[in-house]
Amino acid sequence: MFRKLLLATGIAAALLAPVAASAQDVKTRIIRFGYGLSESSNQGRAVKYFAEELSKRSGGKLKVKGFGDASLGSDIQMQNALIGGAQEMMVGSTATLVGIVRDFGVYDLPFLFNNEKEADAVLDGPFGEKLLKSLNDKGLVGLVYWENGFRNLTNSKRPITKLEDMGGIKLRVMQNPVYIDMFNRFGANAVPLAFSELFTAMETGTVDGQENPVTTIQSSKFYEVQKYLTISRHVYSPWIMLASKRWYDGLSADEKKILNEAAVASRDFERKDSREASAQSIAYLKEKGMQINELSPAELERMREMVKPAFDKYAADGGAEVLKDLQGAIAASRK
Ligand code: TF8
Repeated sequence: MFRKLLLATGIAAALLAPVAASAQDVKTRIIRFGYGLSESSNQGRAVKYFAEELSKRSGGKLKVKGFGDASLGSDIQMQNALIGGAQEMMVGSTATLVGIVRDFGVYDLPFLFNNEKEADAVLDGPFGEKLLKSLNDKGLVGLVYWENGFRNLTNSKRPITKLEDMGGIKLRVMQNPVYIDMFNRFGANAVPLAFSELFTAMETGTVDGQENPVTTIQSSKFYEVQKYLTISRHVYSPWIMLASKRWYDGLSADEKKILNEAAVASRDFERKDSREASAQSIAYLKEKGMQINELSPAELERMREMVKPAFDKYAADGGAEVLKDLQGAIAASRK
């Protein structure tokens, strides 16, 4: 009886062993992960963190190869490479997705979020989720949002202390109609351009200025070609981590789970890291010789008034519903 039992247990163990070994259905895979900023930027640090997390969680099988400095192309080029299946992953601006899902432009309307806490709640909540899901039938998987941050103005012409100072400034904006409309309303001359072409455009005087979070102004060394920084915080800009749907659909359930969990971990790391870096950036940029000013509350109010019609235009152009939903979600985050 005992022998029989032993034998049976032995057989059971032998049968179970291979099951246990492959309990994690994970293949060795190389993941090409592209991004636009430098390796030493907040974006680069978070890609590195994601790579480490993924490796740890997959026993070294899921290997991320990061490509910074837009070496795989601009945001828009990478999105297309993901859709076609020629590249596996990327992180970039939500603003550059408007050619694929127009509703992503809603995040770019000015002065929506008051602070990062509201942004986290809305982006990680049902509203942000719904927009991520809307990418699925466009060949993309939206995994999580990272923080790019509140955007500020820089230029090489003059300090901007009031709206009128923006008059005639050739200002590079992202390739997105909301930005073009907003800055033309402010009196600037909006020039849409890929981020990868921005430094040279400022260096050669093709444009006078640009707008980005202070972390990017630091990591992309814009202080070398821009004298004036205005803390305007006009838009809270998310980054979005994307995967190729074609590629993602071929992953096992275990691989998807590992990838999704590592993505969430990278999001939490990135936000914390970016916020810490951001708090140091102003002092750094001052030291590099930038002249920095804030906008008075009265001036910010004038800007708000001036861009109100941009909201009406956005709504009239088919964005009424998504705008209403976003404003509702933001209001709920304040309760
Ligand atoms: C911009 C964005 C960029 C990001 C980055 C390339 O101004 O803020 O910094 O899209 O991922 O283009």
